[in-house]
Amino acid sequence: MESKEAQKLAEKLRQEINEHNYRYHVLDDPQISDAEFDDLMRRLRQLEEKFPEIVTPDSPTQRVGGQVKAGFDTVVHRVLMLSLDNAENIADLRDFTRRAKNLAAGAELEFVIELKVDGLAVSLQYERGLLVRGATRGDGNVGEDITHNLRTVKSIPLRLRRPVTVEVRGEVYMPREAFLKLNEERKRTGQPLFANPRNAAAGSLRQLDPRVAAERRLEMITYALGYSPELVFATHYEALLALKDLGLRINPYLKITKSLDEVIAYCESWRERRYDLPFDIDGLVIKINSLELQERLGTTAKSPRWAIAYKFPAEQAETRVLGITVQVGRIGTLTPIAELEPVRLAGTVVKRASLHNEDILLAKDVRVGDHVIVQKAGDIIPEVVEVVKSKRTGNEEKFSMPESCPACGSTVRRLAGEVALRCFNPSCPAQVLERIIHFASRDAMDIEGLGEATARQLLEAGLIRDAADIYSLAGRRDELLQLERQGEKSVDNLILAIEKSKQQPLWRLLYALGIRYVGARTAKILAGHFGSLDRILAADSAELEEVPEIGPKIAESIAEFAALEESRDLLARLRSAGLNFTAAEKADGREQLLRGKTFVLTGTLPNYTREEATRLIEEAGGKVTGSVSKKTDFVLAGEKAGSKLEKARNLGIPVLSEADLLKMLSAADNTPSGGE
Ligand code: 3B8
Repeated sequence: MESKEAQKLAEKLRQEINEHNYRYHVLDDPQISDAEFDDLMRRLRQLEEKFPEIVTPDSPTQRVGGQVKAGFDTVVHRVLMLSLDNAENIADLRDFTRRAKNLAAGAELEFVIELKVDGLAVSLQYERGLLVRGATRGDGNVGEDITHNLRTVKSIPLRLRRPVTVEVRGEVYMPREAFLKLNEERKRTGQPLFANPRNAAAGSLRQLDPRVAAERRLEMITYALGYSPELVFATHYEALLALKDLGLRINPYLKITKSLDEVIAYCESWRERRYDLPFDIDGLVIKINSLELQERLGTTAKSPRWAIAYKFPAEQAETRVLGITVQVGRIGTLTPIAELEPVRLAGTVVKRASLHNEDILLAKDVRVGDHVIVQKAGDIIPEVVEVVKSKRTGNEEKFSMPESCPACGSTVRRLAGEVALRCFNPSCPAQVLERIIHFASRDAMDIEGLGEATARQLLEAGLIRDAADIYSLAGRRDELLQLERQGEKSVDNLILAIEKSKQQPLWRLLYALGIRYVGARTAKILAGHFGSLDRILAADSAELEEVPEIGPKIAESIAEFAALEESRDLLARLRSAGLNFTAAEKADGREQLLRGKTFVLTGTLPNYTREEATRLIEEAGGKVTGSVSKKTDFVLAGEKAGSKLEKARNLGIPVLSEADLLKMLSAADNTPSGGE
């Protein structure tokens, strides 16, 4: 294929991808499966790899730019980015409408009500349809340029559906589920947790390296036009529909009404329903629909007079701190926990709340016996907001973090640049327990029946000392039966689940090892890239950092793990237990990642023979044929590939390397994929 032709094909693919993206993110009505979508992306990526000259900055493959920023530039907003005034209650709401009515000189008011998404306000500038700049609100006059991060947000189009020049405003947020997953992952990889989805979104957009934001699931809802002389409308509602038509996602729950009673009823109807939404809202926004009237009402120094936020108070409760305990995590991180007098909060009873770390504990000055206000951050994880100092009697006891590990007694230290104290004894029983729980957990080796309680039992009974010992339990059935609460059935089920876990794919094993910073996603990338655990652990930092998304922190952590005597011993025993040390084995035949796909092999592959590669493809449900035709889905090409490769290129059939194939086989494994 020639460059010209490739360019045409690429443009066609991009349009197709953009259209599906629009259907997925804006219309919420996808027409193709995620796999089909991924396939379109893959074809475009491959085409662009072969013809780098045809890549355009707005191509859907170009969301993550190559460069890490040195700092943030400033952006001056052409129209001030104001924030909303708050209505605390219904009386405030009535005041707002009364004032508007007076200024409207008798005209009938119409209101648009939107959910108030709890995220970060951003501005997007499009020039002739292309996204050229994205910025934070900042002080309303000057914000920070975060274009590199906003480009990674899949619901932000890089190209609008029409070539208009327009600035739009909206809220970037992290869906609650993505936040919980992210925190779970951070906990497992020993990184500090985010207090709520809003902080997680803010932290993601504050990064200099766009690869961080690209890994986080962020979304945007557009709620207003900014500087946009080309677009003129009569009402806010029409403006929103036009934005939607341009390819921007708008608020999914809009209500238009002229009745104040309906405004109030609608707002109140969300007070409880809000917990059913997939994202956090902190209230609703009521706006005057007529843009002419908006203009007449104008603004105060800080806020428009034509809109108001009706805020729900964060659900908080007061209770007492009965004690402060310290938890030791998998990599030895010490976390102070407030043990609370049980209290009802947002639908559940709260007994404990995280105090996060020593710095936060000291800043909040929480003492045993204190009355405290607790709140569910993102309405999910309880945290101590503040101490009710007025209720102090003087009998409260200050707490200081221990100098030695509460589980093993070894001295704890704070590493330079880290907030957390850590226990560095690798055989600390608390760490060993957490490591085993992690190893067996659902996202890792997924050993059903081996949760916290059983892990504790096994350790205490001396039946296991580390994760590898799990695989010798089959030979100790009698001893297992001696344990409390373990009958024939549960013991046999456990042994079966352990046996089954031996077939887990490489990435799960890698993740299960609990290497710091190696989360599930990183494990999938590494497994797909290197194909075997030995190769991953033998790789030097340069080789590791060559892999997309792998940085020096991860590389260093892997090297540290690989160098430990304990690690080598553990791995040797896991290997002889028969676990999957290569990405080649497809664990549980259920996953037919290449079902219905036809491959043609050509040339010599770096690591696999033709027979081995064929087996890999066939085990994943694919078919290998001898000659390239229009029906061929992929050509797998190695060194000295000949005419088949040329034919594939002529027909526009994607050409894969061995590494690409391994990536398809293991990185796709369980990777959640939404539309782009
Ligand atoms: C004017 C209108 C600020 C906002 C606005 O979901 C203004 O409209 C604003 F000066 O901050 N978080 C929304 C949301 C936020 C704002 C808004 N509409 N739906 C939100």
